[in-house]
Amino acid sequence: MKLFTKSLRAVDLVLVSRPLEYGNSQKTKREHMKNWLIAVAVMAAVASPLKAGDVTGKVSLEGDRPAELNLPLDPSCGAAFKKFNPGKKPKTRFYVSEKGGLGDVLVVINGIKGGKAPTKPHVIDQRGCEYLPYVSAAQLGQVIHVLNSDPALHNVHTQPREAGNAEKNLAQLPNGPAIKFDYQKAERFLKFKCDVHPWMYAYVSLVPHQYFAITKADGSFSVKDVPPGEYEIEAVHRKVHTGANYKGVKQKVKVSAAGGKADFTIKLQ
Ligand SMILES: [Cu+2]
Repeated sequence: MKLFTKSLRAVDLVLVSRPLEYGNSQKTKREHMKNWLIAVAVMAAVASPLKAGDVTGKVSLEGDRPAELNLPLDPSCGAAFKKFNPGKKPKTRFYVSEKGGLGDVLVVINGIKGGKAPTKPHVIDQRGCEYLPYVSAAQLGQVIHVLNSDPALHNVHTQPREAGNAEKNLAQLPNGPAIKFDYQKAERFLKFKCDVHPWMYAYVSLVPHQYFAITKADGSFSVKDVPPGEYEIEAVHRKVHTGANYKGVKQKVKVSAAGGKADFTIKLQ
């Protein structure tokens, strides 16, 4: 948990305007004690930090669970998929849990600034001819590394919509070195695809601060370490909110040191 400490200026002012006095008279002693208590109280207030809290909740889908489609993998991809996912069938992923929880939703706090991007790269792997994670988010400025753990040749073809984010298309040998992407503009669901395997997609949202999360398969999320305050929070699903710039469902959330709570219901359009 991060701590946000108040400026020390308040204490400086009190200490300067009420200097400690030393003397023997009762009045001077009382004054001395009063000043001392004020100084201690103010220092205690300053020392107790404004604690950030985690905003948690669940995103649910209203309506029927959409059917998943089988992915037509070629033999080499089929073998790679089996190796990484024994017993599973390659399918499209909408990620609706049995209880209606909706995975792969971008949950983001709006109108907030925050921090330097992590120096650790945001990593996407190609395993069994799938991009994993399929949907993810990174802080703007964080470098994206795309790996290839497959015995197959892939190409990584990005298709940004935001002006200033350049399209790139690079071949990647089996187990070849990471391909690095460094995008400069915030963009929701920036698409990565493989032209060799037309079912392979990944979507990375580039968020201009660190207060975001992607829902897990059960729809739950946790946006970590949000400074106390009242904010707009938005939940965006790539396949539901397909309008201009992926505008999602919004609500207000109050955040204290104990965190905040925001549940969403997303309707299929
Ligand atoms: Cu591929």
